[in-house]
Amino acid sequence: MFCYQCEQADRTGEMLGCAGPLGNCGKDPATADLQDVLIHAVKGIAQYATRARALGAPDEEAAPFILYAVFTTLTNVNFNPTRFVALIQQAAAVRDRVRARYEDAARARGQQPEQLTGPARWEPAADLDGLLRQAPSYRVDAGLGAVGPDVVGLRSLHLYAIKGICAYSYHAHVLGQQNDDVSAGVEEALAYLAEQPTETEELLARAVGLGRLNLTVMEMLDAANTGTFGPQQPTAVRTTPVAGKAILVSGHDLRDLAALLEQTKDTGVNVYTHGEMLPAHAYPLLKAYPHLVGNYGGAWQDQQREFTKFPGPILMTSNCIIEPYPAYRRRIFTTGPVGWPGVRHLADRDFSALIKAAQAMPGFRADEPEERFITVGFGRDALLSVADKVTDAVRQGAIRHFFLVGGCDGPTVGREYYRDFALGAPDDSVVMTLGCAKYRFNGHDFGEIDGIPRLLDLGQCNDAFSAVKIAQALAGAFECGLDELPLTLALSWTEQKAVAVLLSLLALGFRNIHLGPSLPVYLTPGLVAALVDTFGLRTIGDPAIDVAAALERS
Ligand code: FS2
Ligand code: SF4
Repeated sequence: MFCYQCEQADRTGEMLGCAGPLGNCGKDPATADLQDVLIHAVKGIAQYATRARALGAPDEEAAPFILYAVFTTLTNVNFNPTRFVALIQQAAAVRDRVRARYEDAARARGQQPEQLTGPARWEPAADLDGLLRQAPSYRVDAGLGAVGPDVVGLRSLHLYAIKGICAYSYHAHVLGQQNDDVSAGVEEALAYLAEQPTETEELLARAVGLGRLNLTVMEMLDAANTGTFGPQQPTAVRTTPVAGKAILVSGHDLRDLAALLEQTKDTGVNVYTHGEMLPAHAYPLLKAYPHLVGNYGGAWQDQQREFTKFPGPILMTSNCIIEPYPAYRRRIFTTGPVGWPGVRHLADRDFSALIKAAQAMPGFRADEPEERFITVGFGRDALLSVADKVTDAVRQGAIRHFFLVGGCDGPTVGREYYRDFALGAPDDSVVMTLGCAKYRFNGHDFGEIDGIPRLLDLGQCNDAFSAVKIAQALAGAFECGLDELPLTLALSWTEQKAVAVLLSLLALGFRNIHLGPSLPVYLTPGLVAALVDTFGLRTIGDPAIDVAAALERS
């Protein structure tokens, strides 16, 4: 096992990254190795898919399979080796189908099909043991001795950006959004990696290109969410429980939540959001369900404590799952790309077993005597509808600066920086936030400026497109570049979606982003220096000093 794809990567050994016996996320060596093999197999699909697409013969089912398969390999998504064995065999079958499609299309055009090598030719072993014997050749750092750490680091950056893109695209796909350019871009990027590229400049440039591709994906996801459930509206969300039977839903998948709300209608079971599902309360078609009663708990890393106390079953729809404690192991369920060995997996959005479990449990016995609320729902539609008011407040000096403080939360040290940074923003500034990092400070009362809330929750990390649209609208109003706005970004990362978003922001021209709590271990000092030089990327420091420096720059 070797994995260094996330911010939780082990930093204590000579080789930075998790090498077992367990990853810091709880990933076991077999799962880690099988994830490497699955990525290898998916690259093989991509090698043929790019060629089939170029000949006008795309395989419509290969694209969603790639999204789903890659999503299962993200941090804190799927820890079930059995699922990976099946996925690898399925990937090889998909690849063979796409290969046949490509070769038929080539022959139909009088062309000799290319004889591809690498993942295109690879044959999976028949069983778990055989696959594990194959795995070392497909580790993310394979070839390190031959090509050096910069190339391996950039290939890794590339792969992790693709993983983020696939996860976002999957969320859009389940809501019916599909874009051939995105499918082609993902396939092309994976096929490029299959060729084991070695040019660092090209790899860096293409990584920024993936940032641009991710922008299209984020726009597609925004259209999927708002098109399906309506534009986000500012909404006060109850954070204290009410009496009654209860289900807790975590992760990002709004379609799963919508299906569950429909299936629990008139059952007397209340539904609570957890973690990144909090912004669901802002969507008109979701908040219309009266039994979507509130949010319970905070960011994902606190789930073991919170799920233990929750008096009902729990559904994990995407990252981030942690090893379930015995206290709730029999009442947590996974769905979609998520998995944990021994945890019941619900397919096809059939949540009857989950609802049955809720009905068999006591639920909350009484309302919390003192109700508490937090306000969400400042996606781009809500904010842009008051754009004139916001720009007037800036022109009149009532708003001096904007901060975007958000991204992933996590268990690693140093994340209190984001709370201190947000709370340290001066009273004449506005703090926008998204992702699960918001739980560090969203219980605080930031007050208002001329009726504009000082804390604006834009949504999930999946809603990064809102932040981009708002920044672009401000830049349009003030006739300046994005890097000239009185706007500072303090971003917290954990997993691969954040990598894709960061590359999008860099591709758009955002500069001086404060990134933390630590930098990816796969970036060598030389690569970090290149990113600092080219993009002005900064690591986080002292929050008070960083806030002061941001104000000075504006
Ligand atoms: Fe948080 Fe985890 Fe949102 Fe990340 S719930 S760190 O995967 O996607 O942000
Ligand atoms: Fe380690 Fe992160 Fe990989 Fe888990 S996903 S094994 S914590 S680097």
